[in-house]
Amino acid sequence: MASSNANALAKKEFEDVFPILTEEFLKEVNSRKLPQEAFEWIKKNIHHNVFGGKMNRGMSVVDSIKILKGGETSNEDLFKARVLGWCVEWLQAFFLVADDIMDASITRRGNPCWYKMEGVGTIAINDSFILESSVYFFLKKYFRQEPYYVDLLELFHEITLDTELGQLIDLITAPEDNVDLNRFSMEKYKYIVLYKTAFYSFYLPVALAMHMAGIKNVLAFQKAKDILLPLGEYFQIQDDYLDCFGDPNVIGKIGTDIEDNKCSWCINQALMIASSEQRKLLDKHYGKKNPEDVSIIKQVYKDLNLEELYREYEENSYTILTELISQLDENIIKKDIFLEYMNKIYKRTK
Ligand code: GPP
Ligand code: MG
Ligand code: MG
Repeated sequence: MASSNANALAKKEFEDVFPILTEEFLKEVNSRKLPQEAFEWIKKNIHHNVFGGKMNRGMSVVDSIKILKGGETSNEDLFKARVLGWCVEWLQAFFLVADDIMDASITRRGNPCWYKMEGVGTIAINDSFILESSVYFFLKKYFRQEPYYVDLLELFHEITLDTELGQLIDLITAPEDNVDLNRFSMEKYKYIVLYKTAFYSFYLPVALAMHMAGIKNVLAFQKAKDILLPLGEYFQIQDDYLDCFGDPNVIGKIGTDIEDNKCSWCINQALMIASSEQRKLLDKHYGKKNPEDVSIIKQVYKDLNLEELYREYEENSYTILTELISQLDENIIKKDIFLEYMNKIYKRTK
């Protein structure tokens, strides 16, 4: 494990690439003789939405390339991996700006959601598209000459589709005007999570580094998926748990899953073990905006000892993932990539 000083430095070096890319993109839009106010708008959009997250996804492209190429990692490799890392962060910014509108969320990363900012509103929809387009501008600018350029393009396109499908199922399973807990199940839950989170957050960063490292073996990509997708499921279950039980000051957002009638891990877990009395309370109070309804649901969760069940789940999945990783063949793909990833998120509180 790298020391915390080395981690801080790696993060700083990653952060330092952000202004370079922002500048490049602004130069690009400026070449179209944009009115000054539109230029300023885009600048604000980027600063508000792309910067300021945990950067785990972006950093993991860099961590992965270091492991894959080892001592042969050049400064140019590092720079390129940072650019790809920022492409993942930019893609996520596109998703989150749009998602916050769809979820009627209030805050993100400790700030008001972009669409909630004075004068923004539904313009945020177009802003999310601009963030998406930036990804392809960066890919073209820095990777056009690389033999793996098309692989990168295809990967971004495929993963975007996966995420959009996950978002669709997430939304139609939880229409805000029609609460029906019978729609939920752990099986459906796992499907949503796989598509809306695991592909872009876990598989994408590692697969990008693998393309950069010149890996062509289809089996290596499959093995990476076999570990990273369950790891993504574990991460989203943490997210759902923290949405309800986390401290908003620590996680940087106010959870809205109960109000939004979300098919979250908590409600699915509760549905599996609730008594008929508790089930009635869940049916009556889930998916309502009123804070009293929300606190009744939270009380049922507490009575069902969800916190304890979550601890058990966390221990259990750590054991399973560790076992999966230990079975990997080092000749196909290095284990360290996955171990680092897992240790970063295990028992996280934000
Ligand atoms: C966030 O999930 C949603 C996504 C990352 C996918 C969005 C996809 C689009 C195509 C727009 P969430 O709503 O469960 O999480 P949070 O609590 O962070 O809003
Ligand atoms: Mg959301
Ligand atoms: Mg959502």
